[in-house]
Amino acid sequence: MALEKLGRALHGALQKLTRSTYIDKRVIRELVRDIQRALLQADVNVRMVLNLTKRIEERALKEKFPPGMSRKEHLIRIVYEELSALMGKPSKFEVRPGRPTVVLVVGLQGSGKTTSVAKLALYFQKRGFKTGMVCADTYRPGAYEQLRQLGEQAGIKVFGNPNGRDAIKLATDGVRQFKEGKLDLILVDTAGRHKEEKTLMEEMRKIAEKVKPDEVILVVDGTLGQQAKNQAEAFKRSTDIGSIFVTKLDGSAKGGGALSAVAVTGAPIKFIGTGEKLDDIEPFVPERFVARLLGMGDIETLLQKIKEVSKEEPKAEDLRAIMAGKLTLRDVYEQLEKISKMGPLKKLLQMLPGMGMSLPEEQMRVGEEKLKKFKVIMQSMTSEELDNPRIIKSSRIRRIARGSGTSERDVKELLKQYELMRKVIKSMARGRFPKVGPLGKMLRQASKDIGGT
Ligand SMILES: Nc1nc2c(ncn2[C@@H]2O[C@H](COP(=O)(O)OP(=O)(O)OP(=O)(O)O)[C@@H](O)[C@H]2O)c(=O)[nH]1
Ligand SMILES: [Mg+2]
Repeated sequence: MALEKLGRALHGALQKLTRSTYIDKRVIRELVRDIQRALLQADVNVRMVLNLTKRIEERALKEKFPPGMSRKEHLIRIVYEELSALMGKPSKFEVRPGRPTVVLVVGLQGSGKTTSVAKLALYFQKRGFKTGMVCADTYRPGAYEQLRQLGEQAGIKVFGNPNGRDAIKLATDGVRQFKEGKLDLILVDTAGRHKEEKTLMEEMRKIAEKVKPDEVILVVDGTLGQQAKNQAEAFKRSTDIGSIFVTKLDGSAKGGGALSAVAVTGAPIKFIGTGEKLDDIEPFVPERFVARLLGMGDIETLLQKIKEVSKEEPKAEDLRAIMAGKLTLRDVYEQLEKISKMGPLKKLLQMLPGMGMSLPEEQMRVGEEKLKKFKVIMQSMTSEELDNPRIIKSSRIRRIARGSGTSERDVKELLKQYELMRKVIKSMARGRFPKVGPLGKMLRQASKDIGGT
């Protein structure tokens, strides 16, 4: 997850608040101090931290809290709102249908341009847009090869010439060819030879003049912390169609500093990179991001991921099935299969409210081989056993193992998976659900169905 350390610290501060019985000046002070410490450790600029915490304190002491909300809830809401504001305003990246959208991707050496180009391409391809990538990097050895391989991996068209010398010509030719091919989104990857912002901006302007992009994306390395501000500022000055992609927010202790430093320049952050793999990309929505950081969960993003996997609208039943698993062994098998397809389970479940980070992910992930074995084992069970695995005791285990040509250990393992899934689902059901809207309703119903809260 992005900014894991900052998230833990902020979450801890809020938990301390939740535990205190009475909210007075002293409790507010302490909360503010905890938040300050967490943000400073994440390399957020000192002045920004002081301003933010001053506002939190002022609002907490002055504002009347609305009816129906406790003083504690109101305080949490203030923290959430102020932190969201620190991360900037939401803004969307749009691919207009009916005409090609051309995007020029720039950034300093090693910031993650090429990787991010491929991530973006895959992200939009998955959403039904025809996408192509143009290699206009004539500087880095093997630049074309790198992009070609990423394209192959993701099933994205790539334009380039390993022997090309003229970046501007490559960019123009690539964009022209892809426009003729009626692609929806054309991403141009550029060289990162520049040591400083000035030369970078100059080259960007030259290519932009020819290619006439709809948007220029500056890729900024999130490990820079608050130093990211200089790049974002120079960029904001030189183009008014610019947005920012902050990379490497996984594991970087300074990510919070980078995000807030970019946000303060007014340049919109539209995407973030949270890992080296191509699907480690997220559209950046400050409020959602902060909600997740604080451990408040992010149901919308979760649903979106589920949608991506199933390639169709998640239905109430689907969600319920995923949450409830209707716990027969048949369904557990189906869930295990789904989970294995869904990719990193941890990432998904962190988006659920109340799940936190204590998930036995490793134990829940099941390899292909094991899945096959489970299937064979299940074929040796009676339908009564499949419906209610809890009746399977040792003599039955022996019989099933013999009948399926597996070992008793294998059978026990399958039963253990069943119990594990039961437990996880129970704890999901205890999570805090959004109180309003169709989602809240859906989740509350799902939890009732399986006898949760
Ligand atoms: N952990 C992590 N690594 C990333 C992320 N994005 C990119 N990287 C890594 O950063 C390194 C540089 O990535 P590239 O995409 O080649 O960077 P670039 O800006 O194209 O580099 P040049 O073309 O040489 O300027 C690679 O090892 C990537 O795997 C991210 O979000 N998280
Ligand atoms: Mg590159």
